[in-house]
Amino acid sequence: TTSPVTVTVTGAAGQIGYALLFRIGAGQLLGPDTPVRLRLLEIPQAVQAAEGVAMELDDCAFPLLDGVDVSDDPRTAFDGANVALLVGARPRGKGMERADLLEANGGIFGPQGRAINDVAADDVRVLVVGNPANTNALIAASSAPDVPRSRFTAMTRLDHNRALSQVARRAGVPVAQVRRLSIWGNHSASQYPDLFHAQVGDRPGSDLAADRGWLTDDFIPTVAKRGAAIIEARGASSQASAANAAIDHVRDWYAGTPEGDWTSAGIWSTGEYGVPEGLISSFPVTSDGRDWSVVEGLEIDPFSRERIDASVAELLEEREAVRALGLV
Ligand code: NAX
Repeated sequence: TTSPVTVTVTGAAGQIGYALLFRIGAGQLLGPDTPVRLRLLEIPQAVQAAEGVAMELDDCAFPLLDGVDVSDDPRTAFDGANVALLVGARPRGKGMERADLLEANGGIFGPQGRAINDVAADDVRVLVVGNPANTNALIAASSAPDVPRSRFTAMTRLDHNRALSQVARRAGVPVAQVRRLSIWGNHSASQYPDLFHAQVGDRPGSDLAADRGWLTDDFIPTVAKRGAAIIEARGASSQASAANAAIDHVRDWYAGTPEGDWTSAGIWSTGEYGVPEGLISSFPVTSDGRDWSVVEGLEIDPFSRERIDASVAELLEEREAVRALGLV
């Protein structure tokens, strides 16, 4: 295509925004043939900072960047959006109860979902990065009744990429030789990184998983708690790697996943693998360039079943909590 694609990024003055926007401007989201128009959404107090980021984007003179607008109004920022990256969210403050956190995020993702419903392009595709990502995506999807549910996704690609890297290191193979890993459930410490269907170099992932001590005491918790380990080491949360994962997610959604491989994304469940319908849960998925599909026919043994069920139970609890608040 030669007509520009409109990409809206919320939380544009934040840390992930800063790691993300320049890569989008450089053409890494939609490829070297697709010009991009960026629309940045921030809260009023951060609009000035977002304008500074827009100045720097100008100063890159990216040939593919067709323009940058900054707004604090969702109805302006999502106008004509083909891609919506919902990065800005309310972080959990000290002593904040979960219900307060969910309510504060409902106040963000409800109005943003309504704005997407009303003013985004007909083909809008949404990725929620801001935490709690799955439930924020559920709130946004529920607030956008005219947009197909399947267009709302939550990011578990960072978890997926973290798992790829851990497995490659363990097996002593290049990361490109690890395929068909799966992240199931919630983007939280309860997530389940599944090795049983993977291919690792010339070995099946189940070979590695046979070392149950490593699997349960090392691999699974290392992936699930990686975000905390990054905070501990850097004194700041994952930013460049989160931005990279967002780019991977959208790029694969548009370009399609490679033959013989799959990735992981939080998508609207229609009941696959016993995950209740209407949760946004992570699954092994492929994209045909338009829609995500859950990979079918995987055998789930009791070890995996128990862990998938535990993470899905957490998603159900979150849904109950936002239902009680009238947010979905
Ligand atoms: P920052 O606090 O640096 O930036 C967030 C930005 O969002 C701020 O500039 C803030 O003003 C803005 N914002 C808040 N409410 C907004 C609203 N209603 N509309 C528009 N903008 C709004 O956080 P950052 O490090 O960039 O992280 C952003 C989010 O990503 C957090 O919720 C974080 O928890 C989440 N993450 C999700 C990950 C995932 O894998 N799904 C991994 C990385 C990251 O932890």
